[in-house]
Parts: sequence; structure tokens; C-alpha cells
Amino acid sequence: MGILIACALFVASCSDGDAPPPLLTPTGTAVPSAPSPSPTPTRRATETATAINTPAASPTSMTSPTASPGATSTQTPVNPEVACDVLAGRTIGGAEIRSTTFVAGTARFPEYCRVLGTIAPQLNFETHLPTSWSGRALFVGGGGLNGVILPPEVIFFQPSVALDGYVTIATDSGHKGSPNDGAWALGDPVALENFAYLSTHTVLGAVREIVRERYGIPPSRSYFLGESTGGREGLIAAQRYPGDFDGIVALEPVYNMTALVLAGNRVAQQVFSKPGAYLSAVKVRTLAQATLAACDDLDGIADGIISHVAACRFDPAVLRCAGPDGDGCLTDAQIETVNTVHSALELSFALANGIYSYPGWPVGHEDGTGGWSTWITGTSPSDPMSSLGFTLSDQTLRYLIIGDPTLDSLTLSPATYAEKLAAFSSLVDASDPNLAPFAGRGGKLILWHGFADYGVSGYSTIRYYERVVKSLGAAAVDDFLRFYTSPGVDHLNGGPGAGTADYLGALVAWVEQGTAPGDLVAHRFAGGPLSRPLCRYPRYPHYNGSGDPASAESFHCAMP
Ligand SMILES: [Ca+2]
Repeated sequence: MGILIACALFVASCSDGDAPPPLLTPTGTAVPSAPSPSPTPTRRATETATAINTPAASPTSMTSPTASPGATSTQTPVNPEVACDVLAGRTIGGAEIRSTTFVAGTARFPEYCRVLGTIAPQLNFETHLPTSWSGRALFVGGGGLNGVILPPEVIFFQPSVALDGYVTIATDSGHKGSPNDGAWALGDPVALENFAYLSTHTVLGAVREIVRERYGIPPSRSYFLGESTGGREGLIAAQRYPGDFDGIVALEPVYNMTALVLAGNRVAQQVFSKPGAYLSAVKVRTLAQATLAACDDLDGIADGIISHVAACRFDPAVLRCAGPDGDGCLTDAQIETVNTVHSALELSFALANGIYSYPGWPVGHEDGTGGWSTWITGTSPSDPMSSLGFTLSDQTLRYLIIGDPTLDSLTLSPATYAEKLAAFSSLVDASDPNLAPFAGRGGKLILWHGFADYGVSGYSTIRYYERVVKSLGAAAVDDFLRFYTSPGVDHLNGGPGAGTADYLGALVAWVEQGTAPGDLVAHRFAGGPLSRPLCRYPRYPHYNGSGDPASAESFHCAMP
């Protein structure tokens, strides 16, 4: 887990080189290995193939779009290593290609050309151009405050991506630094604008030209997959650049970053500034045991996963110390802390798209590695920076929003900075519920959230989904959006629940074959084999009353 946390905040996972989990497919649906040749809603102009290298058919029968009827190439394929080398040093699509590396194939990643590029002044990106290309491109989103290029092979729990011959794309979003550090934003509006909304769009445009140069045609399909900040970037694309992607997977998205930062600040002020309000790790364990006892079996089985979240009612006052303070009880100040975490932030001024609040976090699973110790309490009451929730909130307020390195965010009153907060919200937040332009172009969107996520509240994504439904109507939403939730899964995809699924495969099948995904199956990321139905919101996995508790087959998706 250390490597997960060290890699990036608001990032679900960082590769540690372990073998990927098994590829999952949507229930009853085979993930296609090649794009559909049939006409589709598209924003592309007709392209004339002038390939310098026609991608060869792969052992999995991937075919190049150039092999489609009416688009054949008569040119002789060139050596793919040469085709990689000749890109180096060139300026294509406004990007300077700093280096190219021809990478030999492995069992998981067939050979590809690794391209590092920069768009002035400092928007860095990396793209992988496989020799055997499916015609698809996949943009992988960032995490935290970005600043690093996540390796494209770190395709969040999507082990099939490289094998399927995707061109992959990733960017640092326009600055370099730790994802936990916001100092880069001070006095750099260009970097801030890139982080906020522009970098994905800009890099995609450049890479499309690089792809055209390498293969003779642009991608036939472009997809986006991101988690956390990457999820926000996906929703930014859907809202502001609806023509950029055919399909988007947004996992645990920080779509309303401004409100989240303020909610995190509110919690941090309670935890670190109120006398006696801090919960030690032992007290957090006490709390977690109490919430589990109250809510675990509401889903039909005491399996250590609170799956019927909507029915979970827990009053921390039941833990109030009857006598002296001790590890097995909570003081009044600590009870207030628990209530603060689970209650909404309410603002006296509007953020972008009329947002005045941020919901509390769901109850349960407080003591996991992705729980309170990571996001809320940190490791010591005297070390707020050990709390990732505090750190990201503090850095964002200090450098991205208010622009005062000396700011003490633990004494901040949001109303004091209402104007700057609203301006930042307009710049960065992806809270516009009007996805009609995206849907109108045939775009498909998959949203997902884990309910043990103490970084980003699952309730916030519910709010967004409900706003989209209210804005467009349920029937219209059903045509282009799927929203799944996973109980017991945290922001790093850890926890006792199961949230690892082939979201991208489901999306691709939807976009290219018109197979709308239903309920899927999710596997636990770590901690031993366990699967659960991946239910469309608002349903949740309920135990059938018999059968292996580790198997999804023993559960059904139930209405709350
Ligand atoms: Ca349970």
C-alpha cells in the first residue's frame, strides 16, 4: 500500500509489476478485439490512408482501419523501428517530440514506440504507438494535483488495454512535481489553466497528429479512462469538449474539486484544531467495529462489507464514554468529529453550476488502509500533513485558489475567499450536468464510485448523477450513461469490497457494438479472491441467503 500512497493522491493505483487481475467481461458480453467497421456517430472527417506503415494484423485478429473496405493502403509497410525513430526531433501537431524509444514486446505489452513530447511551454506527455494497432486510442487521466506522467501501462485495472493494441496517452497536465504539491500553481496561470481543463484536450489534439503521422490515419476511436483527478478530467472532456472522446470512464471523480477541498478543510479543522477532537488509530478501530456491527448484516450477510449503505444508520453517540476517556469509547469532541465527517459542508455562496454544498462521507470501513488514517486523521494530531485529505486541501487552497504560501488553512473561513473560490470552481470543476452535446455525438460514459472512499465522497458522485438525470431525463441518460457503485471499496481501490472490473471493455462494447452494459461483475483488488455483482446505482449486492460468500453468484442486485 505504501507504493500506492507514494505514487499519487487521488490516484487509484500505481503498478508494482504484479501480474494483472484476470480480465473481466460484462455479463454475457464478449469484449471485442477489433473496432466495428460499421458507420457510427462520429465527428471525424473522411480520412485518406497514406500510411507509412500499415499496422500488421495481430495474432488476435486485430485489424487496421486501413484494412477496411475503401481504405486500403498500397504502400509497403516500413520497418516499425524505423517508423518510430523517424519521429524523434520533429514538431508534430504543435508538439516537440523529445525522444522516441522502440520497446520490444512482452507477453503483456506487444512491441511499441514510446514517444515523449512537449507542447510549449511545459505540457509534457507520453504516448505509446503499438506496432500492431487496433485503431483505438486511450487517454489515461492523472491523479492528485498531477505533475507526473503516469506510465500508460498503469491503466487502472484494465489489463487488456495494451494487449488490445491501443495507442495510449498520458500527460503531466502542464507542470512537474509531486501530485501532493501545489506550489507550481503560484504565479503560473498557464499551468493552472492546463491543470484545470485544457491539458487533455491539447495533448489529444497533438497525439492525433502524431498517430496520423505514424499510421497514416488518426484513431478510429478515442477513449478516456481516469480515476479521481483523472475522473474529473474525463468529465471535463464530456462537458467542455464533447467531440474529443467516443467513450469515457470516470472513476471516483473529483468533479467538484472546489467543494471537496472545502469539505476536506472543514474536516481537517475539526480534527486538528478542535481540542480533544482527534481520533487515534485505536479509536478509529473502535468506531469501525461499531459501524460494522450496526450495518454489516443489512445486506443479508455479515461478510465484513457494508453493502446496503443506504440503510446504514449509525449514531456515534452510542460510543460516548460513560466514564473516563478510553480506547473503547468516544468523547463528545470525538463524536462531533464523526458527525462532521458524515455531514454536509454548506456554503453561503455559490460555486460553479449552482453548487452550494458537498455531502458527507458514507459510514463504514473507517479503519482500512484507505480509511481515516490515510485521508482524515493521518498518523498524529500534531502532524496534519500526514493526512492526505488535509494535504491536498491545504495545498490547493494555498497555491491554486488563494495564492498565499503563508495561508493557515486550519483557520480559514471559506466566505472570506468566496470570490476566488467561485472563480476557481468555474475554472476547474466538472459539475455541469448538461451532457447532451456529448450524448448527441454518440458518446458513452461510465461512472463508478466506491463507498469506502474517504478521499472523495461517493455521495458526491450520486449527486452529480442525479443532477444529470434531472437535467436530461432518465430515458435519455439510460442511452449513454451507466453509474455503478461498489460497497467497501476505498479511493485506492483497496478495502474489503470488490470494485475491479473491466469498465473499459464494457464501454468499448457499448460504443462499437451498441451493447449497453447491464450489471457487471467486480473483483476485489487485493486481499484474496472475492467477487460481487457490480450493480447499477441505486441497487446494491444483497446476499441470496445461501452460497459461497466470496462469489458474486451468491448475490443479486437489490433495490435499497
Ligand atoms: Ca455485509
